[in-house]
Amino acid sequence: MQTLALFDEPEISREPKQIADGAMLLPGFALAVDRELLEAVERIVTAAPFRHLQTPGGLTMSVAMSNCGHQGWVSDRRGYRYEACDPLSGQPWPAMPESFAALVSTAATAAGFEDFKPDACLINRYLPGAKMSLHQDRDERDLSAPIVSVSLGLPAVFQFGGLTRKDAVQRVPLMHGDVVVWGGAARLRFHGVLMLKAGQHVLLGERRINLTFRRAR
Ligand code: MD3
Ligand code: FE
Repeated sequence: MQTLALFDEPEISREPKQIADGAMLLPGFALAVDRELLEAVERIVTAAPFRHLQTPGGLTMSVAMSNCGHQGWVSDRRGYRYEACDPLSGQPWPAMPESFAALVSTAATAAGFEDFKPDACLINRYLPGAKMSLHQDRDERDLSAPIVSVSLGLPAVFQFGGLTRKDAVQRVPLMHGDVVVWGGAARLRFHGVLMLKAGQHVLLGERRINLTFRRAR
């Protein structure tokens, strides 16, 4: 049976896969709630629209961003930091939906991190051509907390490097519904996203959305 044989392909397995020490890929972990997540994203970005932030060096990021939760990640000429209010509206960021918190807590537990309670959710929107250069996530107070990322829409190639910028990078394809938990020894590794290729996703069209959950404070 051709269809049954497909389930034996390691490429599409739903088994958790260790990418590196402290980095666990949970393939398709968010698939069952994908529409619910996307409806919540729509509500959030109606209140706090996607915007292209400036880097401290004065460049405009190709990825458009918004946030929900008690803290939102922002960047401008003054630097990278977390803010409780959206600089565009002066209002607190939209609350983190219960569906986000529940999914992320379950994923973190599945990867061995109990009691992960994120206070920040960065929402990244990639259109074809957008990319994220190699960087570390180090603006958070407690680096012992993991980071959980949820990929939705068009597939992307994730770059996973080492603890210095010059270390070799591993390329990991991330598909719609994939969840990755990054913690422990992986927490400060350099990472990035290669330029998004054009394509059409059934739910999101020509877009990729990534939700990045962090404990900022
Ligand atoms: C690996 N976003 O917003 S999150 C970011 O697809 C960011 O938009 C990516 O990197 C995106 O900062 C993917 C994946 C991620 C986050 C933190 C990490 C991977 C990580 C920390 C250490 C190692
Ligand atoms: Fe990052």
